[in-house]
Amino acid sequence: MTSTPRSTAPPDAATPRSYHHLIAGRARPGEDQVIARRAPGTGAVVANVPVGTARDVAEAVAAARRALEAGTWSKAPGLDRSRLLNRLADLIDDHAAALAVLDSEEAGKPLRLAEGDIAGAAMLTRYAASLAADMHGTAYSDHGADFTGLVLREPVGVVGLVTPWNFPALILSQKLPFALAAGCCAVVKPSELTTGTAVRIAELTRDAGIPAGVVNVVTGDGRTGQALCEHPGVDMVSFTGSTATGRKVLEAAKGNLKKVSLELGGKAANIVFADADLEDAVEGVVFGSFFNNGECCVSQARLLIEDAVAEEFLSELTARTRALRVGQPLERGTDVGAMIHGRHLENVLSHIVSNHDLGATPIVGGSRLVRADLADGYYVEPTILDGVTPQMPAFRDEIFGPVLTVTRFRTVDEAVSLANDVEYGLANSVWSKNVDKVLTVARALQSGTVYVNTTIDGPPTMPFGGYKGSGVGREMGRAGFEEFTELKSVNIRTGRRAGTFAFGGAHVAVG
Ligand code: TXE
Repeated sequence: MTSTPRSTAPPDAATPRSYHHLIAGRARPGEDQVIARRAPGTGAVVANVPVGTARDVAEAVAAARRALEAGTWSKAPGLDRSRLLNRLADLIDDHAAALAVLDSEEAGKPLRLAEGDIAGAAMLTRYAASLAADMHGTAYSDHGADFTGLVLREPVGVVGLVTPWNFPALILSQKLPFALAAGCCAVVKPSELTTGTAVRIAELTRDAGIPAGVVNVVTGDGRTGQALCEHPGVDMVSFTGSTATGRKVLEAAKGNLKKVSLELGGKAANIVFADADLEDAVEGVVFGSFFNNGECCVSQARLLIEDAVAEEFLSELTARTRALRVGQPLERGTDVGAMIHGRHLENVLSHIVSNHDLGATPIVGGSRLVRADLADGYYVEPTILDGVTPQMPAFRDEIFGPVLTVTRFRTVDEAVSLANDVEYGLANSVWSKNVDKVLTVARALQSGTVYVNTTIDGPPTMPFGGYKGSGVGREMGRAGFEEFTELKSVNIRTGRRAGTFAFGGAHVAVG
């Protein structure tokens, strides 16, 4: 282990933390430009984030390439990678309290949720460790006595991981340990808004004994991300963020035809049928729409409610929503924290106002939260907009704040077509006790995930990703691990070939 200084002062320090790049196991200060990050909850500067240049990116990619070629990680037995990933998970648990404070403060999310994210990061890392221990290809031994086919599974190579601000540690952990499990070496570019936990977790990989250069971090903004996605030494990019930036990533990756995995935006629906357990469904709708301040790609931002129970359901829902406590992210008891920054706050508010003008009715909330103890942060009242039609932008745009839209339906077909009538296809929820209906609807929904009688729920064994504008590829599950691998077919003919070749399966003789 090297004696490089820690990047993170105690999270409650009054002076801003100064981050650095981590390249080939060493802390590297930024060149010149630094972003001062203000905590969304208080407006105070809490961190200085160096903006990595194309040169920093090139050095990090070169370090990852050297580590890959050295083979101490990429060619190590999977059981060895598994052991060190398990050690990393233990270290994440050991540092959970400090990591949670970093994420809560920088992202503006309630501490309780940040603690859940860090526990999730450790769990994902342990699950990835189990996949490393069980990395394997396949063998074909039944294509005749003289043919053996080996399908080898190999690491894809150097991967660029670009992560967003809403779940800094959790989304990193949907990518990094899976890439490492496969034997890849990585360059991470965390969001400029929430850099702390990525730098800290990268340091923990070093403490766990993962060789220097296997995990590198270059901090910075979209320019740094763009340089990473364009770099010809990167074999694959895994990106989570907005659909607009995802398109730029695809464009940037085309130079050397990188493999690309994109986890993008969403506009999920909670579909509540009259035959659901309505008490459970109310809880699910409150959780699904206001979880993580609504700043969540799987946020169940649309409620589709069967007309017959709409009034009764909305009356319970409004009461539960009014009871949510908006507060400082670091305060225990806070249910909904602060929006990520001032521009985003304005954007969320303008969605509420413009859709109100188009005929939607705010039945709860609808404004910026004005309270003396929250005056310097970016807080929005949890809001429910009733009477939203598919023609309104609130029905289809990703607002990414604590804003739930309500649309009524009468038939199963209508519910499905409303749910599918958006550009996105990440996740939807169905609430009904009728198994026929649930399965019919689950099959008809155009989304990578369907929750049934629950929402934003499930273990890391389940693959996660989008249909339509919500992305390309899968994260988590064995499928998410396999994204970080390449297959190599080794076709072995034994004995005499007798002049024939089985191209495409048919025997062909030469001459
Ligand atoms: O995202 P960006 P932003 C949605 C959500 C939000 C909106 C904008 O609707 O309001 O996106 O958020 C890096 N090449 N989601 O602006 O720009 C950037 O530095 C390579 C949904 O923060 O997508 C950061 O590390 N990288 C989403 C990451 O991309 C670039 C989570 C995400 O930033 C880049 C976050 C470029 N040209 C926002 N430009 C989800 N799926 O959960 C920026 N980046």
